[in-house]
Order: sequence, then C-alpha cells, then structure tokens
Amino acid sequence: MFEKAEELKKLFSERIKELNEASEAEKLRIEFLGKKGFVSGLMQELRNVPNEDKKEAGQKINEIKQYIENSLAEKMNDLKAFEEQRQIDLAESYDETMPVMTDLGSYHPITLVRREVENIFLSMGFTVEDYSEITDDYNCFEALNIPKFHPARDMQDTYYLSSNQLLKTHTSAAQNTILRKYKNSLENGNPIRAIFPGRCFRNEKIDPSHENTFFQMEGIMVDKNISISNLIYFMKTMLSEVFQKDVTVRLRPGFFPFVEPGFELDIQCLICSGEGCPSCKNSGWLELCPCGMIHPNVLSAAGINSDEYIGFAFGLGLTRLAMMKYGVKDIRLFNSGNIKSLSQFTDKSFTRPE
Ligand code: FA5
Repeated sequence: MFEKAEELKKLFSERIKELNEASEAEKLRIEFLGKKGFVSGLMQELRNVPNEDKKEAGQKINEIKQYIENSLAEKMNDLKAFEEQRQIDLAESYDETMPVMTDLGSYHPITLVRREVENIFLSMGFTVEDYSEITDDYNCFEALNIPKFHPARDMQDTYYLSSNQLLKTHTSAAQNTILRKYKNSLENGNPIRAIFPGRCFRNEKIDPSHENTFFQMEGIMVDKNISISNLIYFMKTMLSEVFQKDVTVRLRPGFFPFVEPGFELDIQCLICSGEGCPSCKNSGWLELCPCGMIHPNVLSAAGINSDEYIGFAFGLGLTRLAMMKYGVKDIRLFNSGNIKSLSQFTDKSFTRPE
C-alpha cells in the first residue's frame, strides 16, 4: 500500500509537469481525485491494511491527496500568470502601422452587381436605404394593399417567426417605412427617389433560377407628375449601364396589389440567347424586374395624399441580374460558398460617386 502510494505520487508529479492548458487541469484532477480516481482506489485498499498500520496508511493517503490539491492550485496560478503575460506581449507586439493585405479575398458577385446598380441610381439622385431582414405582417403585406386572407399572399411562401414577425419575402416590405421617412420632403418640392437593396426569403423549391434566399433591389420615385414613361426610362438606363450592350427585354402586364397598372419586365436569357435552357426553364426569358405605378392605397397608408402625388416602384431581382451579367447558369452557385467559382470575380475597386 505504502509503495503504491509513493508510485501514485510519482506518477502525478510527472503528469502535472506535462500540463500546459488550464482545461487539462480539471481532467487531471478527476483522474486522480475523482470518485473513481486513483486516490479512491487507494482508499479502498485500506481495508486490506493490518489494523496496526491503518492509521499511518490513512495519513499517507491524506498527505497525497493534499499534495495533489496543492500542486494543482499552484499549477493553475502559473498557467493564469503565463496567459496574462502572453496577452500583454501580444498587445505590445501589435503593430497598427503594418500595411493591410488588400490582395486577400474578393467581392461576392452579388455585392459587385449591387454596388454597380447602386452607383447608377446614386448618379440619378436616388438615395440608398437600409432595411431589416426581419419585418412584420403590416409592412410585408398590409401596408402594400394586401389585407389578411388576400389570395395574393399565396404568391410568396413566407417564413414566419415567433412574436408576429417574419423574414421579409420581398424588398417591397420597406416601402411604407421609406415613404414615411421622406414624405415631408415632398411638401418642400423634393421628389422621393430611393432604392433599397436587401436579402429576401421564401420557402420555395430551389432550381437553377430560384433560390429560397436571394437578393432584390426595390426602387421608388414619388412626385406630382410621374408617369409610366419615367419608369421605363429608369429601367432602360439601368439595364444599358449594367450590361454595357443592348439586351432584349419585354414588358407585359403583371398583377401586384401594390401597383396599378403593374408590369413584368423580363430579360431575354443571356445564357442561351433566348433559345431555351435550364436557366430560363426553356422559355428563353427570365422574370427580372416587376414594376408599376404605386397604388393610391400604398401612398395613403404612408400618409401621402394620393390625389396630389403619384409614383412608380420596381422590384429588381438582383441575384438573377448577377446570373445574367456574369453568365452564371445556376443561381445556387451564389450561396454555395464555392471559393473556386466565387474567386473568379476579382474586381475590388468599387467606389461611390461624390
Ligand atoms: C415581388 O417580389 C414584388 N415585390 C416586386 C415589385 C416591386 C412589383 C414593386 C411591383 C412593384 P416577384 O415575386 O415577382 O415580385 O419578385 C421580383 C423579382 O425577384 C423576380 O422577377 C425575380 O427576378 C426575383 N425573384 C423572385 N423570386 C425569386 C427566387 N426564388 N429566387 C431568385 N430570384 C427571385
């Protein structure tokens, strides 16, 4: 028993020397002092020690127990002091004058196309607005002339969260907030011109042109004499600047409760030049940017006099625009995190116009 106790002490002394992480100390403590640990094993052996030696054997075990506890406490203090010193050294060695390694990484293609469209609209006097990804039923539907139980709610399969909140299904969810933000400027004779890009979420089956998480960019303009020709002018300018070449688009009637009249603006598929391919579901066309004249009820919901003011709105499919611009055949690539594909987009030089 006495020999075993000495061996145990020796074993512990070796093991504690190897210890260099605080998290390992607890494991070592359990191994030696835990219910099923070495010291417990030694205690059980007390039974076999002759009565006259029991007292001394008990003292020996207590002495070892004490030795282990003290050594562990001491080691923990050393490790703590070492870590504190390491943090101080690290802070002192941090050199804020070191040049940043700007060559690492590249922008995501959606960021590239988003900034490009933002710059086009900024140069035409629009502001860029930010809006939360989490919203509520009022902003996503009711303020857009889609009352509860309206069949148009089925057009978008919504992810509902607890406490009456939801993930926005379209950037139109920000229309009410932005209209309210700028409505006073209308009275001072300044039109509302705003774009608001954002991520949208829909519980949809995904395929080469449909994602359940994708980007849109909403645009609105409100003033006294806005017409459909203004809308068409802005759409044409944006597309010709993004593509820097003629692209074929078509405008057809489209139904959205928040615009009247409403249109679907489709782009001829640039992957197959309109021949038909999986990216456009063999139709030769891709729905890109529905739009229309803002419904009077939407203006009224934002406190804007719809007899006096009129406006247009569009909801550009930004992820689809990136597909067409960069010839990406499958929309799922954008969220795939595939570094090999994404790192091909090397442009790093986006700036805002003054
Ligand atoms: C809307 O979301 C309307 N809020 C757009 C709008 C705004 C209409 C303002 C009128 C006035 P829609 O569900 O069609 O409409 O989506 C608009 C665009 O987003 C589509 O044309 C498409 O380019 C893109 N889009 C829609 N669903 C997906 C999806 N699952 N994956 C990728 N892009 C999508």
